[in-house]
Amino acid sequence: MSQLSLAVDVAGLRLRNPVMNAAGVLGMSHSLLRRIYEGGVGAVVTKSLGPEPRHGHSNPTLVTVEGGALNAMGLPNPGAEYFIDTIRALNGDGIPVVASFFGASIADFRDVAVVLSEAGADALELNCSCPNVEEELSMLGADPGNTEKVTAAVKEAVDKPVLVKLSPNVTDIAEIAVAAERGGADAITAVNTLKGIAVDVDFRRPILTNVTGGLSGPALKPVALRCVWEIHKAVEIPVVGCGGISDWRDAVEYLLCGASAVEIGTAAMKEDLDVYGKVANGIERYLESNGFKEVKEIVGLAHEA
Ligand code: RRO
Repeated sequence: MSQLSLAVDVAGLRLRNPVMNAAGVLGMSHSLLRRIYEGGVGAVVTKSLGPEPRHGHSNPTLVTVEGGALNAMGLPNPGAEYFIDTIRALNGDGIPVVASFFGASIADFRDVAVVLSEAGADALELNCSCPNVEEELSMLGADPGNTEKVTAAVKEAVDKPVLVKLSPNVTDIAEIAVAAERGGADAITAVNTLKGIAVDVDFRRPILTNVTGGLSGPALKPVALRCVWEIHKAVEIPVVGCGGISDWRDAVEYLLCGASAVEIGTAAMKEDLDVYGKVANGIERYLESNGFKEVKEIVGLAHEA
């Protein structure tokens, strides 16, 4: 009888288990990304990296709200070139790296992807869905035509799996996922944060300097699950689920809706980095106690009549 395995292959990205950290929440330095890996992820995902260093927005950039948090970091990052050594160091540690990236134009996206790919990233996560900056920097993913074009430009330039991370701030996310697939995406990550506002009643002003921010955490989960459900029905490529996962039950919900792997962000800010290993162990126990041998056996099971 074969052994139970948590290993998954997401569009050529081989992972020891289906749990990753979500881009941005923690992943800036080699030491922190290594700690995340030691916390139990199958691969580490970097903060979104762009063509130039960026400071991001001024504080306050984060506020907790009921059921989660609103952030408007504004894409702070040291720039892709600066990150090359970090990727090489992670390669040296044998840690699979998914490099999240963005650009201010399609040419930027392509050029940054090439830098990160040549640095040794195992896969790339194309972030066309940041809700917190001007459209040309982020929400290319609001439009199917632009999503297809940017994906195709990146795929022509690099020979690594490309996950396209989509926004829930659209009318029809399945249409955008289909466009990414047409452009050659190897997988879809669903979803980025949901645009929202928090107000300080004493100052009678929005709390975040940017006014709006992206909602993450448990309040996002039902929306994100619905997105994963719709995308799984619309495309052939794998889906990585992201949004409000705090424990293994949340992760299994995503797998049943059609995700082949999951990403966790906000929960790691509240708990500690052990959350990754705990979720992976919980998935393993769930598979075992229900007679499954591999993660892929339960992917999309909730769709079956
Ligand atoms: O840096 C941010 O403000 C940010 C990014 Br890049 C993103 O993709 N999602 C988000 O909620 N915040």
